[in-house]
Amino acid sequence: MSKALEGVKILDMTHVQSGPTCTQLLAWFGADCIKVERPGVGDATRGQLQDIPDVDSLYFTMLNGNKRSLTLNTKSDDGKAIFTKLIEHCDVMVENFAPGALDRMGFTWERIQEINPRMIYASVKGFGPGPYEDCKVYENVAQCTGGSASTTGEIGSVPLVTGAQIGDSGTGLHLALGIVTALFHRTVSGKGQRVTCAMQDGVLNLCRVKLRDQQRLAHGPLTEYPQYPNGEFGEAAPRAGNASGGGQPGWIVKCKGWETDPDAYIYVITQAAAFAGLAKAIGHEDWLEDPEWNTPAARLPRLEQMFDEIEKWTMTKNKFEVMDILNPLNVPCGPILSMKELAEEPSLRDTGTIVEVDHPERGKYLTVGNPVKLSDSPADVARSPLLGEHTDEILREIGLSADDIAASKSAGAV
Ligand code: CAO
Repeated sequence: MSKALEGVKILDMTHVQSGPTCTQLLAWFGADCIKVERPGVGDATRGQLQDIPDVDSLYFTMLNGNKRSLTLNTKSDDGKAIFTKLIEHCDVMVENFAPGALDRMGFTWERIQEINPRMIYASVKGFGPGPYEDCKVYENVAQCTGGSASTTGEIGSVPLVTGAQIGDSGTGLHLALGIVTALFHRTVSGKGQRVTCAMQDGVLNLCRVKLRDQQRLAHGPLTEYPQYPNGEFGEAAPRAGNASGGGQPGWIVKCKGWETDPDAYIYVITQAAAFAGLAKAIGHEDWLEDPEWNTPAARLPRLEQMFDEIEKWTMTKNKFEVMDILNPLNVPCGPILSMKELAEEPSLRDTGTIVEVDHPERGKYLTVGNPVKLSDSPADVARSPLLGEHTDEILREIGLSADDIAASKSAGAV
C-alpha cells in the first residue's frame, strides 16, 4: 500500500516542538522529511531533559520520528549554496524560527519563490502581524495569550495552563492542515504559497467555545457554569473548574481509592437523555418524580448537590467499575487515566496509537504514533535520526559529487 504523501519532499527547518510535530505528522503520512540541523549542535531538544547522558532526549526522539537528519550551516556561503539546491529539490519548507531568522539568512519568501515557484513555505510564529509579532514564544505563553489560561482553573483561583500542548502541538496540527491544503491547491494552480500559523491564533481556535460564552454573557448569566445562580459573573468568560463547557453538565468525581491514588476519579456527564438510568444507578430514583430534579432546567441551580450525590455512589467503586456500569446506560463518562495507565493500555498498542520504537543509542522507547488513521495508507512509526545521520545520502541525492561533499565538510558547511 502506498503512503498518502509519498513523493512529497519536506525541507524541515523546524526545532523544539511546534514545527517538529507538524513535520512528524507529514512524515508519518509518507512524506520524505529532511531535517536540517546546525552542525555539531542540532535541534536544541536533543540535549534537553535528557534521561540518559549523551543520548538524544525523549523530547527529541518523540517529535522527530520518520525523518532524516542533515547537518548544514545555512549561514555559511557553501551552506547557502547547498540550501538553495535543497529549496529547488523540495516541495515544502517548514520552519518555526524566531521572527525574521530566515530573512536574516538571506532566504526571504521572494527569494524562495525565485528559486522554486512551486515551493510551499510554511511557518509557525508566536503571534500574527500586530503589536507582538517580533516576540519569541513558547507553549505556555501561547496558552496564556490565546485565551486558554484565562478560562482554565478553579473558580476564584489563579489561571492554569494545561498539560495538553495546545500551543505547540496544536499549532503544528493546524500548520500541517495548511500545508496539505496548499499542496492540493498547487495541483490546480501549479504554484506554491505561503502558509503561516500563529500560536495565539491556534490556541484561540481551540478555545472558540469560550469566545462563544463571552458573547453569551451579554445576554445573561451562563447557566451551565458553577457560578450560576449564586456566584458572580464579571465582564469576561470565567474559569469554571471542571464544568463540561457544553450544554450537558459534567464534573469530575472521586472513586474508590482516591485517598491514595491521585487519579482515582471519573468524569461524569449528566446528559438529559440518560439521566433516568444514572439516577436509578446511584439510588436516586426519587429524582425522577420530583419536579425539583426531573428536568435539566430544574437541576441547573443544584448541580453541585447533584454531583455530590453522584460522588457518594462513585466513591464506592473504582473508576473502571463505574465506567462498566454507566456505559451500558449511555451515560457519557471517562476515567481519569494516568500516563502510566495509558502507556500500558493494550488497545492503544493494538491500534498503533502507542508504539514501541528501537533506537541505536537509547534502546527501546515509547512514542505516540499517528492518531490519524488512513485505511489505505497506514503509518509505520520509525525512530528519530541521529544528528547528521543522512547528510551524505541527502547531499548525493541533490547532485553533489563525493568531492563536493568532502569540500563542504572541510569548509564546515555540513
Ligand atoms: N545554520 C545556521 N544557523 C542556524 C541554523 C542552521 N542550520 N538553524 C538555526 N540557525 C540560527 C537561526 O538563524 C537564528 O539565528 P539569528 O538569531 O542570527 O537569526 C538562531 O539559530 C536561533 O534561532 P531562534 O531564534 O529561532 O532560536 P531561539 O532558541 O533563540 O528561540 C524560539 C526559540 C522557539 C523561542 C523561537 O524560535 C520562536 O519564537 N519560534 C517561533 C514560535 C515557536 O515555534 N515557538 C514554539 C517553540 S516550541 O515551544
